[in-house]
Amino acid sequence: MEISRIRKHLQAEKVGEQLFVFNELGSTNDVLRELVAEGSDADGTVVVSDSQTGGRGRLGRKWVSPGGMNLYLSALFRPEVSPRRSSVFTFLASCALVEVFSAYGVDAEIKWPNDILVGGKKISGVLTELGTSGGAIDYLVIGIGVNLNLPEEFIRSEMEDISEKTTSLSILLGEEVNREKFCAELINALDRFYGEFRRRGTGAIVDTWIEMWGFLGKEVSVDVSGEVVSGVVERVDANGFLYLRTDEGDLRKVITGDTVF
Ligand code: BT5
Repeated sequence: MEISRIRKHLQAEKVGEQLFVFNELGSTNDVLRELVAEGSDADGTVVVSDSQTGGRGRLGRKWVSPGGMNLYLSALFRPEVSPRRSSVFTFLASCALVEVFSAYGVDAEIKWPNDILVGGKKISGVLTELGTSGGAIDYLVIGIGVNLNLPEEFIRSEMEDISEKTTSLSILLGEEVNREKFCAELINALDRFYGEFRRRGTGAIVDTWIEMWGFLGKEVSVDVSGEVVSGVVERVDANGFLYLRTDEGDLRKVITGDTVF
C-alpha cells in the first residue's frame, strides 16, 4: 500500500496525522507499541501493513493476515479515561467500521464485543490493548483487521475451519476494493468518532454503539470463560459492560466474553 495514495483521501484532524505504512511486519499492534516506546507516541498515530506474519486476535487467537488483499491497521489513542473504560474504544472502532461499510452499501452487524459481521459472517475484528502507568491509561492501541479483497478460494483453501463464517468486502460487492481509499475512509471515521469522544465523552460513543448493535431489550448469550450466560440486555453502562436479566430474574454484569449465536 502506498502512503501517498492513502493520504490523498484523508480528511482527518488527528487520527493518521502520523502515519506509518509497512509491507510486512509481525503485528501492527506490536509495531505501534514499539514506536510508542521509541517516542513516536502522538495521539492518533496510525500503523498500517500490507501483510502480517503474526496477526493476533484476542486471547492468543490468530488473525489470518495474507499480503496484498486486506487491511491491517492499528491506531494509537491517548484518552484521559480510566482503564475500566477501555472497551469503549473497541466500540468506537466498531462504530467507525459500521459507518464505512454502510457507505459501500453494506449493512454490517456488530457482534459484541469486537466482531463485525455481514450476513452472519465475519468481515472484521478489533483488538484493543492498553498500556498503563500508575493505574491510569498511558495509551490504547486499537488494532483493526478488515477482509477487503480476500477471495472465496483463499477462504475455502486456507481458512477451512472458519470458511463458512468468513467473508470479505469484495465478495459482497462482486468487485475489487481500493484498499488505500478504504484505509483512509476508516481513518476519517475513527477521527470523527474520536472527536465525538473528546467533545462528549464515552457515553456518546456507547449510545451510538448501542443503537448500531441493536440488542438492547433483546436476548443474548455470552460465553464468559466457558460459562454461557443468557439474558435480556437491560442496560449497557458507560464502561461498555452489559447487564443481562436471566430467566431466573438475576441481573448479571458481563465485562468481557464472546457472543454465542
Ligand atoms: C479479533 O479477535 O477479531 C481481533 C482481530 C484483530 C486483528 C487486527 S489486524 C491489525 C491488528 N494487528 C493484530 O495483530 N491484530 C489486529 P477474536 O475475537 O479473538 O477473533 C479471532 C478469531 O477470528 C479467530 O480465532 C478466527 O476464528 C477468526 N479469524 C481469524 N482471522 C480471520 C479473518 N481474516 N477473517 C475472519 N475471521 C478470522
